[in-house]
Amino acid sequence: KGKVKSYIREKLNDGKVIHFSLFDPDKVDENQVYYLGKKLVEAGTDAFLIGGTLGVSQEKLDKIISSLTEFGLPTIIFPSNVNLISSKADAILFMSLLNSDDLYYVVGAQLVAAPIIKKLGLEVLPTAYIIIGHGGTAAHVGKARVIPYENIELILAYSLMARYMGMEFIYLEAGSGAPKTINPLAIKAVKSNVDDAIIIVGGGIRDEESGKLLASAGADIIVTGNIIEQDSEKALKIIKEIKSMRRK
Ligand code: 1GP
Repeated sequence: KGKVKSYIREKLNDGKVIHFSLFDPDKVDENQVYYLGKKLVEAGTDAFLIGGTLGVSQEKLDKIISSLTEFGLPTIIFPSNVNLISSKADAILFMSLLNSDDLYYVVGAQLVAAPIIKKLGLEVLPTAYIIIGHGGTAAHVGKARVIPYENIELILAYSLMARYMGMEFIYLEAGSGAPKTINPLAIKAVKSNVDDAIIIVGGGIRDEESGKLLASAGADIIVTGNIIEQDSEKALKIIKEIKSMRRK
């Protein structure tokens, strides 16, 4: 605990692109977690993200995090609400859904969560969460006013706002299982105009070509979720591709 941010920064400073493997505790088969985790680690994934929007019980959350802890890589909570907090994790993406129409998802849940996180001693990674395009279940539940896929001006404005407010991580989310990933041109714009932000990109990444495209556009961290359970061999290929790249 307390070392996740520096772990990430060191890798980025070394010119590496980072890969996060996302597990949804409600969707993953408990008996598969260790086996999948092992393969992902061997392929070179850098950390585990644990989260999901619907159906996550505290018990399952704790269990999944505990089985992933064995690999010695950071375990980071990707929370959809205050029920996704666990002392078993190393860190939490402390996210504000900036384009939500409901203040609860911008500052409300965060207010309730902050004292709990403090008590548990979780490391906090201050993250702007921006939902673009399809948006998936997260957009619906989070009452996001989704930004159109091609509206780079808006994506950039949100990203600049986030950085000026002091957020360090900018998560450009296309939605879990989205038919289309984030627009590489939007990533390029954020990369070249927002200083010192760590850009996380996720949603709909199903092959190594799109992983490569997003990383070359300037994504610092690539997240894959669904594909790990749908086609783990494909997920391993994405990881290997990303890990063979150098950041510009
Ligand atoms: C969802 O960005 C993540 O929150 C990952 O999406 O499941 O489509 O990989 P996928």
